[in-house]
Amino acid sequence: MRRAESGAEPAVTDSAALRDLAASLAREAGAIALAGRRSLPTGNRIEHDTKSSIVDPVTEFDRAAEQLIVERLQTLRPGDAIVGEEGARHAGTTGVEWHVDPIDGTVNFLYDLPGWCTSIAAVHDGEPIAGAIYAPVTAELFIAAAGHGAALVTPEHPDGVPIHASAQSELNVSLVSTGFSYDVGAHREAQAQRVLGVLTAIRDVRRIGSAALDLAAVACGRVEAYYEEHLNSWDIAAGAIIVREAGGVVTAFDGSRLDVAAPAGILAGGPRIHGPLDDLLRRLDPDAPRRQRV
Ligand code: LIP
Repeated sequence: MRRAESGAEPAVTDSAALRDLAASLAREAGAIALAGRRSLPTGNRIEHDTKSSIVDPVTEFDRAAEQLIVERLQTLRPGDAIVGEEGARHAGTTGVEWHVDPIDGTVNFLYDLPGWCTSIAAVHDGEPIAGAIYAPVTAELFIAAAGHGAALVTPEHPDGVPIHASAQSELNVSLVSTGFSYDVGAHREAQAQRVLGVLTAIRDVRRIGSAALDLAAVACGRVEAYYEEHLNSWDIAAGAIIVREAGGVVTAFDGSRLDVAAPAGILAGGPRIHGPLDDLLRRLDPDAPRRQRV
């Protein structure tokens, strides 16, 4: 894997070089966040602020990780745009836009549970073309570049091993992950009703707590599919390209084209289970507005 340290500014269409840069920055920022987490007593004892609701936390580590990534990108890719969860908004001139979630799974980070990661994606013409998701606790790095496949890099396999989405076609033996909105009052009851209908049709549900790690799990077949609403670009941009390069299907929650910049939820799965799960979700919510399936 080429090193970002070369400093060479990869061309816009050099998705492999953008992937390598995203991987290098995700590792660096994730390692700093892990060191911070490990310097504190376990459990929910980190001072934090809240954002959209009382259960939507942000810590000093989220902000520090995002600042580091932004500074690196501004040095190595000065013409690119940047959108970060913790407020980074920088316009660009190259057509490449970075979508950065410094710590995805912040509630897990807060409680010292393992399901959190740093997620960085390069988006061009509205489509993710390179992405990296680094999970520091498990030392797993999921990467992909358009046209170059998807891989899982670990200490045991430093050059990465190819990953592939599940080939399962039957819902009743499928593991499906999902998540729930931070807006408890507005969305949780409907989401609970929906998951009741899903749970009676599948093997089981998993709630990992990080959209990026949910998508990484789809990409490597650890779950057959994942769906969630009320997410942002930084939650899903890297995972979307990783799932697609792993042979999976990624659409908006209603089965239409995914607009990464303003996602209307997400539905991701192996190529033979995405359709059946989409059909099930439509049956469970027949009155939901449905856009044209892709
Ligand atoms: C989280 C997502 C998760 C979702 C949470 C939250 P954050 O992102 O990764 O899937 O269920 O509500 O949006 O806040 O940890 O970056």
